[in-house]
Amino acid sequence: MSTATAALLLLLAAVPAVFAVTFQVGDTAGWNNGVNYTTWVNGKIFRVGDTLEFKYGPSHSVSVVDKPDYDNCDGSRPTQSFSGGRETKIRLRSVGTMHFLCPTPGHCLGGMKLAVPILAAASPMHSPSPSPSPGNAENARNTASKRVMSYGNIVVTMVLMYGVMR
Ligand SMILES: *[C@@H]1O[C@H](CO)[C@@H](O)[C@H](O)[C@H]1NC(C)=O
Ligand SMILES: [Cu+2]
Repeated sequence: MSTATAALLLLLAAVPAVFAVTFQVGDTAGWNNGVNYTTWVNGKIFRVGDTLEFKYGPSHSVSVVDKPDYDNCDGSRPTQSFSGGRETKIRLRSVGTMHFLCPTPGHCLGGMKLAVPILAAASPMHSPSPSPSPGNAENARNTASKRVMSYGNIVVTMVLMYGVMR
C-alpha cells in the first residue's frame, strides 16, 4: 500500500471522529440531585454520533423515556434503563429529542430529568458554525474546545500509524 493510499484511508477512517463530542452530563456535578439539566442543555449543540456520559452514585439510575413520561416524571416504562454502574455512556444515534430521567422516587420531580435535542451529524465538508445564544458563550466554548481536541487526536493517530506502516 502506498503511503498516499494509507493516508487517505486513515483520513476517511478519522473523519467521523472529527465532530464527535462526549458530553459529561451535568459537567463536574454529574447526574445528581440539585442540578438544573435544562440549564445544562442550554446553548449546547448535540449531534448524531456524540456521546452522553452520565456519572452517578448508587442512589441514581438513568432511564430513557418518551416525552409524556418525561413530562410526568413517570419512570415505570423506560425504553432503556441503566443502573448500578458508576457511569453510563449513551451514543446519540438519531435526530430528535431524547428524554432521560432518574427513576429513584422523587429525584425526577426534584429536577433529575434531561431532554436533549439532537441535530444531524455535521458534514465534514461543510463545517458547522453553531450560533449559540450569547448567554451561553461559555458552554459553546467548552464544546468548541472539545471539537478542536478531537482534531488533535486525529493528527496524533495519523503520525503514529504512519510510523508503524513505513
Ligand atoms: C431550570 O432552569 C430553567 C431556566 O433555564 C427554569 O425555567 C426552570 O424552572 C429551572 N428548573 C428548576 C427545577 O429550577
Ligand atoms: Cu437520582
